[in-house]
Amino acid sequence: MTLPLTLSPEVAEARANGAAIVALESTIITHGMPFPQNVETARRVEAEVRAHGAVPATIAIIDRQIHVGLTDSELDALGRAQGVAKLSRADLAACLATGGTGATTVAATMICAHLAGIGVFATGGIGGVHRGAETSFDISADLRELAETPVTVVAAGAKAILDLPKTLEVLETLGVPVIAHGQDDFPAFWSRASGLKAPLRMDSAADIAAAHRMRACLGLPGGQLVANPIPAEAEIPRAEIMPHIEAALAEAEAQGIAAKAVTPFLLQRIFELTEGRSLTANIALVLNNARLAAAIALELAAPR
Ligand code: PSU
Ligand code: MN
Repeated sequence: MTLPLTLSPEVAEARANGAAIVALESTIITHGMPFPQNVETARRVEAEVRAHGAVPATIAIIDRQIHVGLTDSELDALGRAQGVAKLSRADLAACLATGGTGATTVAATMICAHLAGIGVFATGGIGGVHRGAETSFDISADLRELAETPVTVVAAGAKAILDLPKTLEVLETLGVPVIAHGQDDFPAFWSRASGLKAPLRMDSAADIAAAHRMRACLGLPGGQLVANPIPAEAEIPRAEIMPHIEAALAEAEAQGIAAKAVTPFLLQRIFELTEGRSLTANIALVLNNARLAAAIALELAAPR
């Protein structure tokens, strides 16, 4: 069997030349943001990666192929499509085998990026341990993926809809380095601070790239989580966003929202409750993560 991997011409060329590449996910497009802001943001994120000297590789499953690098029309079609599957480690192979269209979550994007030889990936926020996980067992497959697949993931921390202390505990148990960028606090997606100290702190892309290389040198499986705080001018302070998060969580519970539907439901409700401010913040933090990921990719691509 041959690997069902299709690289865009731009990504194929970058790979052949050993140039810097940044992987990007597609669930944020199909399930994380409304149309048309989803497509606009995806394009802006790609442009931001290019402006900082790296090649963007947005990943999605189309027609039995893992596409690494999408054309503009593929991106547009994905952003408009209804009922696209949200793929994680558990359902990636089934989607490829049966010919569906699928968007890749953080976990699935890490798997595909690694298959394409890409070591860095930028997103908004990773999935984590949901509140009430002690009864629901809802712990994102993103966490285990970070323990298994050697890709450095740049995110704005974990969404404050999650149980952040439990998320950090599980990451520690799994042996995943959690590196706050430029501050001590673990960032909480829409807010710069969570009140929780991150286990590690690094202030430069060079250090993050060096740590990535050292893990490979030691033969340690798994990647790194780089928690990059949202820019100050775009943040929604914790005290302001928390009541909206609590309201959205209560609605999800009352309506019996479960499994894969939880994160998209909460994001949509918080968007409505903040009158769009959460989306503006989300876009700013993804662009910020794209810039840092490009800098890390350049460090990883530099000759040594
Ligand atoms: N970050 C965002 N928006 C999103 C997601 C992350 O800013 O929509 C997606 C990612 O694809 C992540 C997924 O992997 O949510 C987590 O879903 P779950 O909690 O069901 O594992
Ligand atoms: Mn879940």
